[in-house]
Amino acid sequence: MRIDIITVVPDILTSPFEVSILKRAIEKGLVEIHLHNLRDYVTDNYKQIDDYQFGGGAGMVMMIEPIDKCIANLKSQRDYDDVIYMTPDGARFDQKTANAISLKENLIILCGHYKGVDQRVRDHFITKEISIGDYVLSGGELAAAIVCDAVIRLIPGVLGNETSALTDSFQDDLLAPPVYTRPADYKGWKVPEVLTSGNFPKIETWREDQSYERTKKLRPDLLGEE
Ligand code: 6GU
Repeated sequence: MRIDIITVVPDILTSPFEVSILKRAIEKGLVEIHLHNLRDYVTDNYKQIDDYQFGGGAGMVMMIEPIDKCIANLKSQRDYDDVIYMTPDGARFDQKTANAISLKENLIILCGHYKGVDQRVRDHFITKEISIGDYVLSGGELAAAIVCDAVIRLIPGVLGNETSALTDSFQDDLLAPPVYTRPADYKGWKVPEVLTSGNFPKIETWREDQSYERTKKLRPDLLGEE
């Protein structure tokens, strides 16, 4: 998979890909991340990427020309499956969307800023609009990092244990069961006995029950309740 991220603040997006799982995914050649500074596609001397909105009103709007130039340059080199725009009024990101995106080959992600982009960008270049939740961030970069993280960890080979991505919370609309590690007794707080019993069918049943109980208590909406 290759992801090209278009942004006015590329610095925000460097560290997420320099550590841990995402770093290893890149080192293994399973994903390529390319950051593109929108200012590099501005032709005027002031390096202007935003302007006042037509009709008046507070807030600047990202101009179409630099975005067009950047996207055109990328598209001249390869085909893209999707051009994603990160925006608070996009479709709410969830595990199902992450699963679908993880199957793509080449993606462009455009990060919005200020009042957002000129509507003509959305009308003519964007194929998918994503929000990460009902609150407003200063820009789409942190949201893009979240989408990249959720997607990249699903690519086969990225996680050491292939099954662990499939047992995550939300993968089957149930929350994950509680987990424990050594010591089995810490200050009198004991690990549930079933987990140290060695009875694996019983452990599996316990985990399924816990998943269900947790979901019912914390996220009844996932079970179609409330
Ligand atoms: Cl994708 N962008 C911004 N600016 N704010 C958000 C968001 C995206 N998703 C939730 N809030």
